[in-house]
Amino acid sequence: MKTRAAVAFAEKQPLEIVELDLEGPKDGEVLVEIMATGICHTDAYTLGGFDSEGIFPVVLGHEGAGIVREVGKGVTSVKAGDHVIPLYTPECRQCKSCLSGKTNLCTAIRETQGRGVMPDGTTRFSYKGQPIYHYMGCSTFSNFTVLPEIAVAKIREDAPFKAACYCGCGVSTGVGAVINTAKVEAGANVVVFGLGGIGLNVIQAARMVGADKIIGVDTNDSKAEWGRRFGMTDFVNPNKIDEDIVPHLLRLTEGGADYTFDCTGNTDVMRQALEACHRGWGVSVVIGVAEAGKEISTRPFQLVTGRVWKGSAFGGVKGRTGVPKIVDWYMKGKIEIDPMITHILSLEEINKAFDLMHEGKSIRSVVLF
Ligand code: NAD
Ligand code: AHE
Ligand code: ZN
Repeated sequence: MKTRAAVAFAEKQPLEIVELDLEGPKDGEVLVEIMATGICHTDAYTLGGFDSEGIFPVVLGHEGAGIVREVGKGVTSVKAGDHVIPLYTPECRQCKSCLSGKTNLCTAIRETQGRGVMPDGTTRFSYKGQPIYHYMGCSTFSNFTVLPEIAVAKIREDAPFKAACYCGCGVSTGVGAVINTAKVEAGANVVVFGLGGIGLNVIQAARMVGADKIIGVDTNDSKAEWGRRFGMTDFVNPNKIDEDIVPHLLRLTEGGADYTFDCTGNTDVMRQALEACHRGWGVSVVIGVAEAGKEISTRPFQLVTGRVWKGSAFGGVKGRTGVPKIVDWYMKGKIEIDPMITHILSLEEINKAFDLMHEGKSIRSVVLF
């Protein structure tokens, strides 16, 4: 079949809207009509040439929602007509990682996913006879895409696609990092670095679990109002204080935060986030994705004296089990999504979403097909 898609033919180039050939689902795969997709900073990072797994030409996009249109042989957990969210972190429920109960990082298809191909080693997309690669196993910047059955979460049909797609990455990542990774408790002091599409979800989850102080840190002043809208109690622009950010935060938190979150992807900020933690127990969670080749460092003394450095991928959410619950939380009004969707675009306008993100003017842009 044919599908309309935004293709990244090369890094640092605008996406091009073209008609691709798409092969139907093979055994254990499903064809999904994507109804909506968000644009996450990770898409911009890969397009910008910063991803060590970046591969071109590719259909980017990993934050989508849609409808199953066809299932391949052997598929039992979903059927045509089901509403689903594609999962870049699948859940096979059979691999060592899934069975461990200790992580959401299913390993069943991670190797082929990282090479931009389906589990059988081939691509389903092609253009003028040449293969076009898949991205993070999802490729939601296409009106139709093919996914392994283990990489779709079935969601309730009354959830609007426009908001549900954001649960495919940003919402689940931010909310999950608070609940699953850090396990923030009521009364805790929290610092969030980077108040974008991820950081604001960290803030709203910290408010939801009853955190006390929720301090937001961003170099863009316009994010202060956004932070407050979702529960932030204090805002700091590190460029507008007359001392270093770490001692400033240690003072604001009377000795250090119980939990800090990096939602910037900047390795200097990751260090600040660790060092702003309370001696003896503070936990810092790295969510941001750093450029290829970048490394983090700190004095080992920071860890010897009880601070803990952790990472969180997809908020520690086990996709097929956890994502439908997050959609339920949204539908019940426990979490908000709609106000964070600042721009609705057509596929033809998708490059604008990247511009708005780089200019710091959007929280989430969503493309409706
Ligand atoms: P975004 O562009 O919407 O937000 C980033 C925010 O960080 C912006 O508000 C920006 O002003 C702020 N910022 C930039 N440099 C800063 C600095 N030095 N100090 C303070 N604030 C600074 O991006 P997003 O979509 O929210 O994504 C945030 C990060 O999370 C990215 O690195 C993205 O790749 C990553 N991410 C990780 C996961 C995961 O599973 N670990 C999932 C989604 C996104
Ligand atoms: N490809 C990069 C790593 C990118 C990365 O860390 N991705 C996050 C999700 S970001 C979503 O917006 C993730 O889940 N990582 C776990 C995984 O298995 O990829 C690189 O450095 O090579
Ligand atoms: Zn993402």
